[in-house]
Amino acid sequence: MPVARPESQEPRVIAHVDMDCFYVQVEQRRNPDLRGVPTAVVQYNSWKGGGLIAVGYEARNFGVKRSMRGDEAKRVCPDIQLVQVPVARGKADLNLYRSAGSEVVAILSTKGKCERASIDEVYLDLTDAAKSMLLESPPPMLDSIPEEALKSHVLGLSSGENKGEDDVRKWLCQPDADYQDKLLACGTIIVAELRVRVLQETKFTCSAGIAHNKMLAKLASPMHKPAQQTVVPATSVPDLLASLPVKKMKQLGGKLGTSLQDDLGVNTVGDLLKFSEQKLQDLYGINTGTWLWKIARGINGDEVEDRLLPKSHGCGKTFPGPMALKTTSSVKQWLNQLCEELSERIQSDLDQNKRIAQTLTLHARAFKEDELVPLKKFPSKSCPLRYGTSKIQEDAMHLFESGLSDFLNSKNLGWGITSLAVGASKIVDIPNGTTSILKYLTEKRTSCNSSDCSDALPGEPDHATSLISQKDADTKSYKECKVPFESEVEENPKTKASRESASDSEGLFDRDANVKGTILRYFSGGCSSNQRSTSEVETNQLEEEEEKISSSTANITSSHPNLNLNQNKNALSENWIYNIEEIDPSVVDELPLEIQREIRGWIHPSKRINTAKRGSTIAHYFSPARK
Ligand code: TTP
Ligand code: CA
Ligand code: CA
Repeated sequence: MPVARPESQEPRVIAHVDMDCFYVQVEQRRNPDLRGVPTAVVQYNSWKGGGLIAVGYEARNFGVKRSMRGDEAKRVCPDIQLVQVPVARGKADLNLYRSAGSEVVAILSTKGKCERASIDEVYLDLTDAAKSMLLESPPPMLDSIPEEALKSHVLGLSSGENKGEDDVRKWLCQPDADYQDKLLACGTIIVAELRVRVLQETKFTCSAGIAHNKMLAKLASPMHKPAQQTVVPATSVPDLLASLPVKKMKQLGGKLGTSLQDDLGVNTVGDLLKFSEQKLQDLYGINTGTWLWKIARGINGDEVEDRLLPKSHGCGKTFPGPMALKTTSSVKQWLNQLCEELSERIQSDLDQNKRIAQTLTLHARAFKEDELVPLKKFPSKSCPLRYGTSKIQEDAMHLFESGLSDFLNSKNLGWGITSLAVGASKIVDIPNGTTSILKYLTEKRTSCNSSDCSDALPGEPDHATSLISQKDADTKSYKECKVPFESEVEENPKTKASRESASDSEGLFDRDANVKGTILRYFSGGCSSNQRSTSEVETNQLEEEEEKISSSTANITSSHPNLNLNQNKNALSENWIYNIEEIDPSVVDELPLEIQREIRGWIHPSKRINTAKRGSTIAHYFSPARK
């Protein structure tokens, strides 16, 4: 559920930088013969030429799209070069792309707080750098404005579209501009310089959005791709939002956006301006109502997190059609491979970054032999993560068996697995003062054998010292120690409004509580080892619950065991909670497509507004497609 964060009083300068056709650029750098040639990167799976996961701009000009498979792309563009992602352990190995992304992050992070938002994008808070520039060398005092900055697209300039370098120069140097525009002008120059450095040092081009908050910067970065930047002055925000379809806005891609369209006739974000904050709160609850009211005005207080490393690690593989896994031993064989990779990655994260992952999660897609259309989804399962490849393999297998048993309702039916993925999340820094990593991990292992999850709260920085005792660990069984796995499913707004008012649950929808309102509903009280754990959340189960909730308007909190919010507040704080916000988009990209789809459904990513446009200095780097 979206929650409005308090916005800062001072104007900020935020940039969102996204690499252009990233995997393709990485492959073009590896093999310069591919430069200027229509190119796409295909997934490791030879069926119909493999699924396209990245499409170069030259290939896009021929109509090649990411949704195509290699064979179709060849039909549309016979000269296309299809490069297969590197393979290790029988599956895609994305390390090459990950480290290429890190090269870029290393450059971008030199100018301000930097949040690595996915494998190929970052947010930058350039406020301090812009302030310094304004004090020391404001644009009008510069000998020359960098050419790349002059190529910027400044929204709202003249007739709404960039009229040329002279207009941009005037905008960058206007002496009577207000303070926030002056800061933004400095940010524009800083980002242009950073992008030039990225190109010089890595040979990669990127596009950027520069605005006063994250939401606007993210909206702007894809507006002029590839290799260009778009600036959003505060005065241009109303026009930008007036024409922005609600579904393009982050967090409005799902049911909330559909409700705005269907129930309120709101088609663009600007249409929301018709509604008062009170009205939106009445309809969608206090938090969502306020959030909607604010985004209609382009207000967004989300801070750029200081985070250069991913929030989680994940790897998976699909087994389509006849390749479906139908025996426990074949699942075990593949799970072992996936766990081996995961283990290597968390181990290197530990070695290099002194970070530990706390939660192991297993996702799968499955079918039953007697069902043509699967009626039930395989439940995602999680447990505390124990370091060591064999332990991870053992735990993942337990999670699988537990999920399979639920999936089959403990019946003895034939089954098949079409997709498997394992993830390591809730990654935290090793607390300062820990005497040795080895000691820490020894204690950590102890905790992972335990079913008492109460000492390992997500977001609690110093939990190492509060790990539970070996005695507890020995007396409780593994399976009781499941970690709640949550899914963010947006709630019927009417129901939500009545539930929120009925339960007076406002305080619970606070980020600090690390609990999301929509998620909260799926927890029953307490994670006591003696109770049935609510750790497994199954999407179709959620849908059923959703329906139950929708059909019941009266006395909602007491009619549903998972809705007794106030009672559960304390119990919840004692649970391990899998926070959907811990899912890193870069990790989602690494999972099999069908699992990606499911997870994307939970996190509702924003979609791109606009695509290709050529004509800037860096853009010339993309030479015309060779035929
Ligand atoms: P994107 O930034 O979505 O796309 P892109 O960089 O290829 O192209 P654009 O210029 O439009 O930004 O994704 C970054 C990389 O992540 C992409 O190159 C390949 C990978 N990826 C996947 O593997 N699967 C996916 O479903 C998506 C969306 C991306
Ligand atoms: Ca990109
Ligand atoms: Ca991206």
